[in-house]
Amino acid sequence: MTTIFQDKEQFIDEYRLVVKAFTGKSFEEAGATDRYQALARLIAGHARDIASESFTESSRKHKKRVYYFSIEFLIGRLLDNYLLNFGIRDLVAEALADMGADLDELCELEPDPALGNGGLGRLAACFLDSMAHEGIAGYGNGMRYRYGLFKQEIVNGRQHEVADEWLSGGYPWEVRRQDRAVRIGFGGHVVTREKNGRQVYSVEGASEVLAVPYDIPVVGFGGKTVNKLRVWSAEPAEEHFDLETFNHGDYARADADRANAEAISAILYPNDQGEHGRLLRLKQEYLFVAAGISSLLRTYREEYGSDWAHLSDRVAIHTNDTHPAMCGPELMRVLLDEEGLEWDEAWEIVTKTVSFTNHTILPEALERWPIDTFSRLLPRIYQIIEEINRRWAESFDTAAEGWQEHFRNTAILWDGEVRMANLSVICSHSINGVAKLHTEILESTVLRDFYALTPKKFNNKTNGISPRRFLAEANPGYASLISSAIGTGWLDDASELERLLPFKQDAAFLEKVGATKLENKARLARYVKRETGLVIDPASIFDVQVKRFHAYKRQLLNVFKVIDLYQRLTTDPNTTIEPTTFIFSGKAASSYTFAKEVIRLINSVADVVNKDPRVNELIKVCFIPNFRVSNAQLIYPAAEISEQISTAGKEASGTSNMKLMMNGALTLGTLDGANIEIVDLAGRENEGIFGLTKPEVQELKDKGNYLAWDLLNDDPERLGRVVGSLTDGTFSKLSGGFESIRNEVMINNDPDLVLLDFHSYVDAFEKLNHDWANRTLWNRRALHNTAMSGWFSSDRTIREYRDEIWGA
Ligand code: 26V
Repeated sequence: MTTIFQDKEQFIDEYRLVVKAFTGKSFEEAGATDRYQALARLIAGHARDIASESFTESSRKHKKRVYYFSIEFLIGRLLDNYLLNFGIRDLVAEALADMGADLDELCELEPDPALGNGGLGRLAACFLDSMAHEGIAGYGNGMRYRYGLFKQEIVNGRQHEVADEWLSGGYPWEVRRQDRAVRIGFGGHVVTREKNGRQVYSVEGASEVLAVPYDIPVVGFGGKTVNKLRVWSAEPAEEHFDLETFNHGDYARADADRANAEAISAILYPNDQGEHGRLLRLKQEYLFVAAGISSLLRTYREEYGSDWAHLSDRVAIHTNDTHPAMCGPELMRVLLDEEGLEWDEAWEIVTKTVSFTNHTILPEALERWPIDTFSRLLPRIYQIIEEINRRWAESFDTAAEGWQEHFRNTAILWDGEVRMANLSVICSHSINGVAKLHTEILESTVLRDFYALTPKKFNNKTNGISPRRFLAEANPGYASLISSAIGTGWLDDASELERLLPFKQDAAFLEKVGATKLENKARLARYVKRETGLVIDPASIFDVQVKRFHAYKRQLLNVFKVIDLYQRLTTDPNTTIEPTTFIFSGKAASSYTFAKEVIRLINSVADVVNKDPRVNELIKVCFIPNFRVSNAQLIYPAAEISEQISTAGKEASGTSNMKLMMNGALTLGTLDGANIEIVDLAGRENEGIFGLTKPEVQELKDKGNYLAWDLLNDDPERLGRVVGSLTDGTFSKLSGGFESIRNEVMINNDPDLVLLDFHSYVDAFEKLNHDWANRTLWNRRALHNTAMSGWFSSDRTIREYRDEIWGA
């Protein structure tokens, strides 16, 4: 453990100095926000000192550097996490207490940067954590959005989107690196010249913007390695402030250049249909790719000169989904146009350096750009893509049967569009999925023609999560109970959690497992009360579904279950249930009408159920607004049931399933994504598995004879009544009825098979629910889940990437 303060006294001395230097006030005079800012700056300063040591050390050892390109990094708050990783959390908490301050209160003042949509962005952040922990010289390369994902407010049950101004109070972790700014060109046209008997290409007439990097330190657990996350902000390349226009009163036009450039990094796009074809999004993608490539090549040049042939021995470029797909063409451009390499030479370097992870098989999520938009914005990149595509076509054996079909499925340019997934695959030496089933589906369907050609390029890397952030930091009570039993080695090596298994027989220990859960539930209940006014009972079961709202994730199935229980409890005296609180949280993309209606339905059901004295001692429905990393850390530790109920085959992996398992929740889920690995590890008897499997869903689709009406007609008592309640006024008091949801299920024939899985789902829920009555057995299964969750540490995932993809 590297320690940055010898003792409390040293910390207090340094801290007082920083408060004074930063605010001009004494610690006693400074307010809470100033105290937080100064503390974060103090820690950030130490982190940067170690970062420069880590960098020098990597140079000295000629370590391979890994650049993780991702358009999203959902890093969460850093102060508490870095204190933990430096091993000084207790020291700082005590010192602050001595000074009359409270660490937890200061931590709460940190903004929670929402620079990601959900799982993909959070995965990138967990990978940074694990790369630093594993001592890999691994760097994030991403975007610094002025506004992160919108803040969600709920008004009359409806989601409202509010701008997320996370930078307004200043962000103490970042440093602006003006000295490393890069000029990025858009538009213009390609000019060809002859130079020494060779064609040389350049772009003329492009308009340029300046990409300015901001560096955020990434502290690895143990504090030995500190890496960097570099995020790029767009600014005007030249100050073109038009004083004359300004003096004529046209203020906006006077500063138009600035506004146009800054627009590029203004907002994070939500992942909905709307993002496709938006020029600004394409500019974002090229900006962070081109700036990142330029910056990593600069570092390489400083260390190894222009020895491009060995680039792939020293550098790995990983592309997180297709958003950084231009890494391949951009690296080609630099090697060809700026470094003067021949095509074949450059192409070999590119394909040995770049690797790619796919994160979804949903066809509507596969990125494509209209060729005319693309080629106008990035003429030289487009030209290079055309040549890659031409050579790809040429590589087929035209005597082989069916080659045309293989080409059609793998072409980059097709039907007037640039297909970013095919571009990513062709530029990469490795293609991976994010869970076992997902990789199998990629190989057998979405990317099957590529798989047939180069099966060895394909591999699986099941996702993981940081046990520091999601167990140690989020759940301190449980973490210290665990450490009291097996020591603290699990923080370094999460597979040590298996050493908890013998404690399954220890009744007193199991009771403590239950007691920490109860404390976490009380903590969450206080948060819910504060945020929404709703009172929830920590003595009830906390059944939790928290994730983005999407049809395939089937929050609708969950709320159908709640409606069914409500109707049975109010009409059938034989219905029994352990008191349960159904907790939902998550955002819907702003243009995704169906998902937003499901949010409104949940809140409308909550409004009715929670007010109904016949049931509200038994069931409660709770929607927690504005799901984000910081409140997720309160929710996971409080959960007993983890809802992972996607239509089989649709959820690539999921990661909340892992976070909840690690915190001792039992999975109520389908055999989808990484739920399959959860069952493999912890045993089906320790979870609640239900529903159609992926092959069964496939068979049904192939047969094509599923009819939602059949299910409804067969079961008027329950399914019929649930669907009927959407439009009969039962839940319409808050803000109207739910015709559109009914239509999706009945007229659109239930595309996500909610009705089909309904009964097996409710049965599996009721089984788990009744199991809760025997608390010893329950706590044993909870502990078993935690004990077997170590494999889901992102440290394990990252070691696999290192050994099997990056060779770092
Ligand atoms: C994107 C879009 C864009 C347009 C329309 C609808 C739609 C739906 C989903 C997406 C998500 C794209 C990629 C993504 O975030 N995948 C998630 O990656 C996680 C980390 O690997 C994984 O755990 C989730 O299962 C997967 O959905």
